[in-house]
Amino acid sequence: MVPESKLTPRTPLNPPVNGGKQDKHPIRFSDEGIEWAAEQVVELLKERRPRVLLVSDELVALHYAEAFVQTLTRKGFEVVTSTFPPGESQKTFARISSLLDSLALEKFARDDLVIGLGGGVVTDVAGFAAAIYSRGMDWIAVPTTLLGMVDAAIGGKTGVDHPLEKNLIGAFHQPLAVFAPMKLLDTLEHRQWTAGSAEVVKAGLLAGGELWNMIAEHGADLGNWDRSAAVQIIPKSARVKIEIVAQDEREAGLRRLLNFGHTFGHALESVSGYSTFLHGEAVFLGMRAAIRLSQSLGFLAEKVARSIEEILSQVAIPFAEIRPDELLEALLHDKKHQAGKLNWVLLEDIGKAKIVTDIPPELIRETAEWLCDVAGKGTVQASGKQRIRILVLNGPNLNLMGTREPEIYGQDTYEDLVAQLREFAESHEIDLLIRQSNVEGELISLIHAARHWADGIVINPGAYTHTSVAIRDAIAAVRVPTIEVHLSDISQREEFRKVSLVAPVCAGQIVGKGIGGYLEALEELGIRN
Ligand code: CA2
Repeated sequence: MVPESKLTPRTPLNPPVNGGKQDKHPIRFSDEGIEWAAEQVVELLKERRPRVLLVSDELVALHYAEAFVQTLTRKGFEVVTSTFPPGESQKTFARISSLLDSLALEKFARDDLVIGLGGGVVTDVAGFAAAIYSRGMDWIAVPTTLLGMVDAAIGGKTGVDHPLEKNLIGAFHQPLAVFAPMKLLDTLEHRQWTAGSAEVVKAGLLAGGELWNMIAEHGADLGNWDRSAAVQIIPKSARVKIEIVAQDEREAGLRRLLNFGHTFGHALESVSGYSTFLHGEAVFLGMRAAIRLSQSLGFLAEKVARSIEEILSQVAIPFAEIRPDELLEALLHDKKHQAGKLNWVLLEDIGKAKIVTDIPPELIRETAEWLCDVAGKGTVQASGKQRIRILVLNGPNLNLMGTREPEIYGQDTYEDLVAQLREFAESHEIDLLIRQSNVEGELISLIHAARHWADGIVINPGAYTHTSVAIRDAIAAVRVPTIEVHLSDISQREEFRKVSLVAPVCAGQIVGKGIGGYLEALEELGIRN
């Protein structure tokens, strides 16, 4: 029998745990941004200047890598960056193999450093490459998502998926440090907040006390919280995991409690082919099932079970049509089977969990039926994401707009354009990456990277419109719907401006409407998606 949890969350933002062991492996949170995380790395390493392999996904890298690397290089670090497309599909041995190639080709040594900058996929992969290169090198996690900050980056589980099973290959390899810059969460999509909240709620139910009280007061979806309250609860939630891991790093006992809600949760993810539910959404449903089981078995008082269900059932979950038989079948394939028995983490009270192995099959079936019924009433669009992502790209000289030739290009400055794009995107729930470059190759690389993440591109290639076969080829190659925009009406100007080499590979062209043309293009791409 696994010991019951006796965890009390503490109050300060970065409190010591595990008798100060965390000073050697600090896990720090701040409401600051990416530069803060880089400064923490510098401070941690003191006079040491190991070479750094920065591992990230292309989307995270586009937003944060430049500022992160700049801060490190200014302090004398040499940084090699390795990025890959975003998404779970990258958690493969092939990806590890290519990271190991980078480390070997760049002649990294055991006393150099890997930094994983990103969500769970990035930190899992970066940590695993660090675990096995040269028999193990140091690594640091800089989580950029809520799930990463409260769960994935903490605890030292690193690894990749096997075609037969998720997370089947890996190693326990504790990061030298975890630095969580919570300012980055300002741009996190609501659905990602919801999903990440599942691990916070799980910690709240395991630990009880102030952590659970905050959830009971503000609701189970941190996406709906006041940001300052969310910033307070994130480190508290992470501490619960840190304390459990400190006592049972290799999941021999106590750490198994962290699987609360994951038994049915994994089964739901698996039957829906990992496409309907985000992990956290499935865990929310799994926790509701575990609460129901706990009550049915007489462990948890009905009143307490009802109060928890009331809070958890407020969280929006995707609609899914699942048959109970399929769900039960998926449960049987759970890798957490021990000696042929499933380990169920159940609650005796808020803050008091235990592992149970023998549950009558009829009760599991009845719970599976209830869960399928609940999933059948889900409300969230189940496409895996709700907001569309668009790259807005401006070519040479457009950074100077508004400073001359107002009769042709208008009075608006580049900063006005960015502000109006952001305002429009916010009100239309669009995620934007806005970039301007005077360099043809940079524009091409941004178009290439967009193929892994963008639902559309709005491009004003500037004068390259009339000359660049390379930009035209890049647009054609990536097959991301692209709309060409020009501030001026190029059809009414000099002969050389009347020709657009990119027009034939774009889905549309908007000219002569100033900034309004960009907004129209966003609207058009929104409708197409
Ligand atoms: O009308 C457009 O948006 C253009 O793409 C703008 C390009 C031009 O080369 C194209 O033919 C048409 C860049 C114009 C230069 O941008 C400035 C505008 C005002 C002040 C300074 C630079």
